Amino acid sequence: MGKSLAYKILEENLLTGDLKAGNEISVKVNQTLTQDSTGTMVYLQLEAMGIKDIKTDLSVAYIDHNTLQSGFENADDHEFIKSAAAKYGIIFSKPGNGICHQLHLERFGKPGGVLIGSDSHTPTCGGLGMLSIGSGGLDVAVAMARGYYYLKVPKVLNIQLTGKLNPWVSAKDVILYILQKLSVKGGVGYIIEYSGEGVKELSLTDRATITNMGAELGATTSIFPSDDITKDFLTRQGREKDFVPLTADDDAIYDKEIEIDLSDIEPMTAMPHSPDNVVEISRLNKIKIDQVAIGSCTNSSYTDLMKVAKILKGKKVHEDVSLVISPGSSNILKMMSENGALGDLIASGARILEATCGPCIGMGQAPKSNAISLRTFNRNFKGRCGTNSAEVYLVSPETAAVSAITGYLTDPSTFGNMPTVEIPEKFDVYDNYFIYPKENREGLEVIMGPNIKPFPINDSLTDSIGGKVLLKTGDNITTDDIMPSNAKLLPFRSNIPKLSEYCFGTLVDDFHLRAKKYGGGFIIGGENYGQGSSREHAALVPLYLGIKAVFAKSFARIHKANLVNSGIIPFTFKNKEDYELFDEMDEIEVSGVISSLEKNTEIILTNKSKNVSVKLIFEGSKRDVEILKCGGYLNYAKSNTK
Ligand code: MIC
Ligand code: SF4
Repeated sequence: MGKSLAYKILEENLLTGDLKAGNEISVKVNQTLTQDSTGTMVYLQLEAMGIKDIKTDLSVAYIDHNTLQSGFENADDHEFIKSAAAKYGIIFSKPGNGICHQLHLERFGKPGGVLIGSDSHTPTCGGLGMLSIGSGGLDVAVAMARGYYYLKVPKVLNIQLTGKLNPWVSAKDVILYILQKLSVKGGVGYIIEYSGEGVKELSLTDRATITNMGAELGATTSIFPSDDITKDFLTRQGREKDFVPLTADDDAIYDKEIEIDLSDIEPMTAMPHSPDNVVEISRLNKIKIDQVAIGSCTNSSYTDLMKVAKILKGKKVHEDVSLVISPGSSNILKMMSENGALGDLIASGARILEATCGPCIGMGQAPKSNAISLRTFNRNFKGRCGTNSAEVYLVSPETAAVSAITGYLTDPSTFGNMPTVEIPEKFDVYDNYFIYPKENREGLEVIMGPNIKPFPINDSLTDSIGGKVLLKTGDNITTDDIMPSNAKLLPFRSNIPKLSEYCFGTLVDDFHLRAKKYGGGFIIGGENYGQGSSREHAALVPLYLGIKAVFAKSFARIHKANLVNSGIIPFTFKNKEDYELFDEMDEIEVSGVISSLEKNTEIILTNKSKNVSVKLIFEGSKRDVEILKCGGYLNYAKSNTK
């Protein structure tokens, strides 16, 4: 029976467990990456583990998110991460070097390896055939300290690509088209594996755009085969030696298969406020725009930005539009400054930003009130851009550049001939933004500025948990809702008490007060609770506020793992309709929690205010139960090395 590429890589790196969908396994981790907004927690947790050396082949700490430095806080965090990297033997990437995923693709990712990153878009490296999974920071700390990662084996969804892309249609349109078909929940529980003749139509960075936004489908990861296109990319990056050819077996068995003809796809956009709210641009009426933002880990490659520069060359950005461009890496920015493309962008009236996440995470460039903003990014959740009343449309770089000129959302295929971009023979590879670990690391200690506060640790689980429902949410609540991030809040990623004042800030403004008044409590959630980012702050802040469990119709993968790691129980309703039986401020109770979890028997949630009881399910492993009993992973790790 033939194997999928994903299962081949899992098998190659399997440490414990039986490689069958639904089972828990552990795999050897070859590489890890962290970024700064999740990284401070990772390195605090690594410190708490008391290790001397990391166990991975290579780990990199990138600074790319919190780079505005409007006060000392972000700079303190950078210094802390830099000192931790030096102490543990981790490569440090200075701010300005670029976005973690773009840089990792260019410099370190290897076909066939396993990469775990504390960012939900880690699957970007799936574009070069690496099994790359986003996770909470604690799982990355464990991967560095112990060299392994536990996961529930996902099913594999095969997307067969056929046909050729139409002019002006690119990888972003492909993934938006897939989001339109599958929705933000469509990939949950799956690894998405691409195959078919159409794969050859996509450049390496096109593939990375598609695997990057597999995160928006809720998939564990996405992966492309490693072929001549992969070899060519690695060779141009000076890394030919990292190439190995990899594909699925011809008779590979998949859990689900979909065929997509690339020639069916036209320029697409995801309308406000969800990446799966996708339509063909040609079907929309004329929408006047105020801002265009080009960049992010989805669309900031050399090819993407060169296309933008070619479209804008000799043209003028519309007088009502602010065009901002944030390159994916310093190398790209340098090459574009040398080949004249940067000059073309500036001459058109574009605003050039640092090579960082920037506006994608609301780090500056918040648009004006009620603005329409077109972005080549991956998420358009309400408020994420920093302006609550703004409406964000996700588009390809081609659509963004053409629309910046016309002043309204424009189908680029109406714009004449499409520009072609030659990839340079050799990418300009230089190391001046990287700090490599020293041979002798004896005596090095971490440096903690005043902004870095200890993270909360839970108590061990009690057999009966009870209290008030502090909040009831709808479906698809994002971690941006649970723990919003923007230029004002990101400086407090290492200060949980301060962050807690903004918990659920997009939904209500008094969640922290409710939690304080009632001494903690519970949350009732809908489907896909916790979708979006990997930020474990969306679990650590509720933990700090005394949340003991979340009862939801279903959970997003990374957030669910973060809840378990924090000792907060993610329960699902056995019957989804039971969600209706709960309201805010109801008094609820679950008794006999420990024995029910241990014996995997029926768990009953009682709504004392309404005098009803409903059945719950805990969809976790035995190990998860042990972690919850200890009150979270760090407590568990003290007594366990498994
Ligand atoms: C995001 O795009 O939401 C982020 C910011 O990169 C997050 C990580 C974070 O919250 O720090 C992610 O995607 O995991
Ligand atoms: Fe950075 Fe945006 Fe990518 Fe998150 S999605 S890593 S904020 S560029």
